[in-house]
Amino acid sequence: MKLIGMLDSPYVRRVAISLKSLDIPFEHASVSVFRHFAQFQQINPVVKAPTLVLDNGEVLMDSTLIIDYLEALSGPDRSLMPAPLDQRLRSLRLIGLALAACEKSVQIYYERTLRPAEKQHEPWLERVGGQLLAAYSALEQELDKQPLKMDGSIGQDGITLAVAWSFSNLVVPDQVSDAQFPKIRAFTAYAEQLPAFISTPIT
Ligand SMILES: N[C@@H](CCC(=O)N[C@@H](CS)C(=O)NCC(=O)O)C(=O)O
Repeated sequence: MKLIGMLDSPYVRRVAISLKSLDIPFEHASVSVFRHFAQFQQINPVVKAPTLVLDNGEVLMDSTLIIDYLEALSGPDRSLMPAPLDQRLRSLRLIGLALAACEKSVQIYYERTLRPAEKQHEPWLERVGGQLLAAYSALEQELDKQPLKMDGSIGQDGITLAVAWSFSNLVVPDQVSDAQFPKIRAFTAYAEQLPAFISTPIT
């Protein structure tokens, strides 16, 4: 199978790290939705990163749906999600918050970089910035309540949280402060030194 997309996309990166964590062999093609639009279109006319091209030619998109497929492919023994309902609920909550943080970071980044300065809409940027802060504040509270394990393993909640924080620091560093979110920062530092993260660099 072939993963299409740049690793500076948090969605592509979480899929690549999940593939490695599940020991699923794959090829990776760093095709950009912006710089290589026409080439991307040939693979997936919708031009969404990540795109996963299966060996039989089927094309999947959306990181969560791709990961759902990868989980089913691996079987329950290799899952990155906990099976017990209460733990699964918490993981889903963390993943939802981290994905919202990715989305809000992308929205701010696109507004700042894709629109001419005179067309930027400050109320929209303020709204999205507030949502980003709310997502990371809730994540920090969750880690305060119950830390994620830092024992050499990582689940989908940890992967998505660390990928989100590294991404926000890359594209909207002015919106996120280490001092305000020490537990998220510490967990991300732990995750970023795991082999699956080191071999999947954000830039
Ligand atoms: N919910 C999607 C979001 C994917 C997404 O928005 N990817 C961005 C790259 S970071 C993209 O494809 N942007 C191009 C576009 O939407 O036109 C997922 O989880 O995969």
